[in-house]
Amino acid sequence: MTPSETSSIPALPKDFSSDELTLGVVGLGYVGLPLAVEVARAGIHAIGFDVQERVVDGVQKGESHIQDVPSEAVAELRSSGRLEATTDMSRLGECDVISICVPTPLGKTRDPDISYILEAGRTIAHALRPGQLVVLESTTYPGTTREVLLPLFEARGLEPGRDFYLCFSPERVDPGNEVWQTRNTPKVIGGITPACIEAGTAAYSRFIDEMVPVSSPESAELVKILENTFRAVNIALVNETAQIADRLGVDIWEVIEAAATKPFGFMKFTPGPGLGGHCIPVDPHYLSWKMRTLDFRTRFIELASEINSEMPAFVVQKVREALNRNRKPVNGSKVLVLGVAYKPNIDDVRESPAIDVIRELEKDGAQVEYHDPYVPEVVDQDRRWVGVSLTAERLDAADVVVIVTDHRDFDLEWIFDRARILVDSRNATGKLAQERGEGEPQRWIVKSPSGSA
Ligand code: SAJ
Repeated sequence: MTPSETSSIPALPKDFSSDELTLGVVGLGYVGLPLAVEVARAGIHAIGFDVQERVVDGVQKGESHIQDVPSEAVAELRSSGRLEATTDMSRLGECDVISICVPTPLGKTRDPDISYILEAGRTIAHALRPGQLVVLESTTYPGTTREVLLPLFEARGLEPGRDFYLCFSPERVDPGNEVWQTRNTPKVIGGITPACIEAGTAAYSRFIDEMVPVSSPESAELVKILENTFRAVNIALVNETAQIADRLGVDIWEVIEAAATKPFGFMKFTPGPGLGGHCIPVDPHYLSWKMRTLDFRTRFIELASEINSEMPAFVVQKVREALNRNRKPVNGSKVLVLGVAYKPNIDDVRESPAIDVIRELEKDGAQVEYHDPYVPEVVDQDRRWVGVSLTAERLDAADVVVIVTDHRDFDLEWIFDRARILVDSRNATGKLAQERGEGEPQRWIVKSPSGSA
């Protein structure tokens, strides 16, 4: 677009208050679909863009592929005509606002993979027209919005804050959280220019209860990484403390419960089998990578990652100890793993530590089966595991039962009573074991016929 053409650009719609607003969401995953639904519920025409036909067809038919979004909500918004989905990226030109909610995984070498952001940016740049607001939501390293997306849009001869708006607003979706959802979770937003921040705040205020403007996209990008690094580091702290308590013969969960009685200055985190999900184990590494390019080492992130990655092996060591006390080698033992999702009550297995636990046990020759009511099968790299039903026979037949993820659906008393040996990485049955006078003081091996070593 030549400078003379841009000078005739109509004034940007400053407040995005008009009802005939159209908002496009690029990427209909666990962030994008809830966002599109919230936007449509607010009376704004929401168009979901996704490259997967299956995803688009599902939404068009009024079905949800995301556990936290009921299909009824999608169907209702489809019938009201406020929500639609398409693979036709040329329709991006119809949108006044475009939110980018694509994955930001780590590549094979654990470096950021921003190929999805680049692909979305190029597609949007192609359709970009004067007056549009573009908001990147995908978690990424500070600088991505300005260094990667902005040049793609400026190449069209458009100037941010004058011809279009560009912001970063991190997603804060907590899968499975029934209290804090897209609409009522405060949302941070930073823009390339003050006018961008003003436009982004005005647009998002139409469907988000509380907006939190900050001075730049870099600030908003770092807010998100700090939030997730905070969790990764504190989870690593309790995981290391769990290893310390184990060696001291102390019940780590008793220690944490007691520490959590401090009414100020302490925040409870609990040890477990490791760090799963597509955010907490991943996002901090985006900052590590960026800071390495600036010759700075993010030591907390690297140490936290190291400690959290030790936990699957720690759980397998507990299984080994429990079998050993009963004069059973791991090799040839039947192990039943309960819960493979990366955290309770969801169906997502990305980066799940349960997969590391299963692989490690199989490496030692164990015959491993898993049961997870949310996860019928697991495919990871070269392997595929199919979940089994949880029956009394299976519990009786297992040499050891291992709770890796404690879904609320589990009948813990039944499991505790039927399991011959029970290893519990989430302290789901700690109280039961205490009531029954069973298990080791450290609470990881909660039931073992031979008692403690
Ligand atoms: N975990 C522990 N101990 C804890 C808390 C969590 O071992 O005390 C483990 C979980 O089992 C899980 C992993 O850490 O494997 C991540 O758990 P998470 O509760 O952080 O859950 P995510 O990754 O699904 O969602 C998080 C959001 N969760 C919370 O804030 C509670 C939030 O940090 C982000 O909005 C989201 O990641 C994201 O998308 O970044």
